[in-house]
Amino acid sequence: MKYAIVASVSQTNFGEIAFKEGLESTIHKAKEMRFDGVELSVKSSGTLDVGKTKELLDSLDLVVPAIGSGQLYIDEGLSFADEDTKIRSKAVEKFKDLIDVAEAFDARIIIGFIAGNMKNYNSGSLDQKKEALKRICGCIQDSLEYGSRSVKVLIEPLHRFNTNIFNTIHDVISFIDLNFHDEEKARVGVLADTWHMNIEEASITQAVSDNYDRIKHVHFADSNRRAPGMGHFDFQEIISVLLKKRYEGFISFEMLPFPDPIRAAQAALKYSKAIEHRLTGR
Ligand code: LER
Ligand code: MN
Repeated sequence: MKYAIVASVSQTNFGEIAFKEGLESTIHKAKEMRFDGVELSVKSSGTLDVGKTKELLDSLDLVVPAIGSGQLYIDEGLSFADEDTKIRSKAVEKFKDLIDVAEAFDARIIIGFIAGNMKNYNSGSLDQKKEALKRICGCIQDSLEYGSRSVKVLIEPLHRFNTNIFNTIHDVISFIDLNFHDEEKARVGVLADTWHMNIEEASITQAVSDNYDRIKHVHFADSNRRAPGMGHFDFQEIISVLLKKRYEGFISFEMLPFPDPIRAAQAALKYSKAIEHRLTGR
């Protein structure tokens, strides 16, 4: 399995990122800790030197599996579901800037928080949901048309306390299948995050094995969003099904920096690799 640590390239209110300061030193630490990659959470291309960062990562043989866009929602209140056209346009404009970053790193780009929420949602209103999904779809199609055909997006279901739109892997897959034609579909995958799945999925094994060919990226955090092993989520269950399905993507640790970023990252990697070793003998 390939493992990455999530790092923010600049200060953010997004709390569940272990590394938020000093990108260069974070990259060196990731290498020392024997990670295979670093997932970057980015607000704008202006917050990092893309060329220099890529050079450093290449020299250390580290991959950027994905670019996170959640800060556009958390820090700037932008989203694809917003009823206000101006906010949606701003969200797409800033997302396109992140697509440039993703292309430079040959990374996928995540649509998690940026999908947004339905405000004043009358729970169960299908019309309201249909309208919101239409707005999100428009923003994603606009983004897919931008840049080269190589950029791929990942839609991430979040639990109900974060969003009232996509909560399960099934929600995301139905949305993709209903709204995108084949060529677009090949560029839209699913991101499975254990912290969200722990609340929303009826069965982790079922959710992953039913949809393994659509899951292109995985986030790991325990039930309390600390490092795997610090809560009560069953990581053996998910690692076992990922191995069985020959998952080839990355697992990124997106978790609280508890007790501190380094110890969280070390504990996460050690715990996950130990399970893998137990299951495979490797
Ligand atoms: C937020 O809880 C999360 O999991 C992020 O990956 C969303 O962008
Ligand atoms: Mn996540």
